Amino acid sequence: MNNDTIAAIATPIGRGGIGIIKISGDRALIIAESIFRKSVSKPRQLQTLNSDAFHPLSSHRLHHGTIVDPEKDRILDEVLVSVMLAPNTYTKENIVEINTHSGHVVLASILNLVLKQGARLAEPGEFTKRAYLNGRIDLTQAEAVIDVINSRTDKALEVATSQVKGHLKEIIESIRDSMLAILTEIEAAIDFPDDVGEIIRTDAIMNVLEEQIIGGLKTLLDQYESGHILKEGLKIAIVGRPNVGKSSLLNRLIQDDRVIVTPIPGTTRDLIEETLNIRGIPVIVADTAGLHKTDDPVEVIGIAKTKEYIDGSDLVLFMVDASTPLTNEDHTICETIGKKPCILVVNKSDLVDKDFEIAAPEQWQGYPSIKISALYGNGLGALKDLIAKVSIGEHRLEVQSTIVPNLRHKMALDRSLLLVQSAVKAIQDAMPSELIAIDIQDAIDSLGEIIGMTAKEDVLDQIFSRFCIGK
Ligand SMILES: Nc1nc2c(ncn2[C@@H]2O[C@H](COP(=O)(O)OP(=O)(O)OP(=O)(O)O)[C@@H](O)[C@H]2O)c(=O)[nH]1
Ligand SMILES: [Mg+2]
Repeated sequence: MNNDTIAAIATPIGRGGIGIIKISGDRALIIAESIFRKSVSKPRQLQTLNSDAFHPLSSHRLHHGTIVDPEKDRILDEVLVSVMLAPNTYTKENIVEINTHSGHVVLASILNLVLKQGARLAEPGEFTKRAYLNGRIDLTQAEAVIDVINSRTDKALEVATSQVKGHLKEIIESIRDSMLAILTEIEAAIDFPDDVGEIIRTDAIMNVLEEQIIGGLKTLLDQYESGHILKEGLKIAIVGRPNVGKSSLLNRLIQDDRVIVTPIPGTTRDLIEETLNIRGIPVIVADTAGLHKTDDPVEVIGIAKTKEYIDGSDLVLFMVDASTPLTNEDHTICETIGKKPCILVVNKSDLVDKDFEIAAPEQWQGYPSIKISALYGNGLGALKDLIAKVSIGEHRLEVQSTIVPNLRHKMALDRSLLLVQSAVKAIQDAMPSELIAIDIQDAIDSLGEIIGMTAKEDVLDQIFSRFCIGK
């Protein structure tokens, strides 16, 4: 574990009222003392021996003064410095925060001064990583910090705050404790077979495995299914052949002229992503290059990007043009979409009769479909309802739980569930206790990965690299 002292600018770079430089580590206070000149209290207060002015920088207090370059004896800014001595701090280390004015030069100059006094520039997420490594928070709580920062809806924030408080961790720990108790019992049966018989209390063990453990894991997995979109956003790709009106729809959805719309096929050549909120769901919607056969090298790249985007999306809006017959290109696009959840969007309905039906082939019949006019905005509300319905079902706005595992947790939960199910089968088949114990131990380790007890360095790197510098 590093015990050097780290520093970074914790606020967004740019002009603003206040910028904060954060320092954490053994030397934080010494560094601060070497560049901070504390304001002297007024004479009346100076007379009191208890006056703050006679004390060094006391902990969990704000101190007013100036930052001075000690070499040049030059004042850089008037600041407020907060000192928080270990262990009651974010990282469990000594922390000093310097509140300066926020301008690029002033922040950079003070940070440079701090680095000159012996601090090292912090890596992204390193303050939070230290909070985790020093045992103040577990890995789910560390991940939730970035979720709080990235929250795009009220509900996402509620979920993130609940996880910061440790609610997900507590559930994982309680399931893990039940597994540990069972493992102890099974190991006792292995170590003292004469005393406890082959497998003791099989019924009781099965009961805990099925009710508490499998039941608990499945509930968490359900909560992932219904809630992860609120957390990560629903990725939607608008896909179709050139000129069907994809860009017009994106502009309509975001109520802006974001994307160029022309009657010329092949107008959009790159992928354009926008974020919005549809019926309370955070959505990332992409307008894509029209899919068709072409030799134009720019379009070819755009089309390749579209195909890749379809793969990574949660929902495809497959758009066709009501005013022209379907073409082979439409059928090929449908094949490209494959088994992705998909809504058939029949655009330009303003150009056809009200009760016009598209001559869709049989294999499209399973798609929920909707008629709209991206040009005039008809059917937009119904399309939004349909998006919400298809993506999170009828309960779309009733995600009650504030406990929502993320994809990393889900994968570990899946593994753990499979292992426990395998242990249950082994017990039913009266397999040797040693084999059952191995499954349970592996299931325990999988849960340990979620809270960070058994997480590997590359997993940690992946998690903390998503943070910004200074958090
Ligand atoms: N009548 C009518 N015209 C529309 C509608 N939606 C789009 N258009 C027109 O169709 C043309 C193509 O629209 P775009 O939104 O650029 O189509 P696109 O699918 O993005 O096209 P590419 O970027 O070339 O793939 C433009 O002239 C639009 O004004 C609609 O609902 N009704
Ligand atoms: Mg376009």
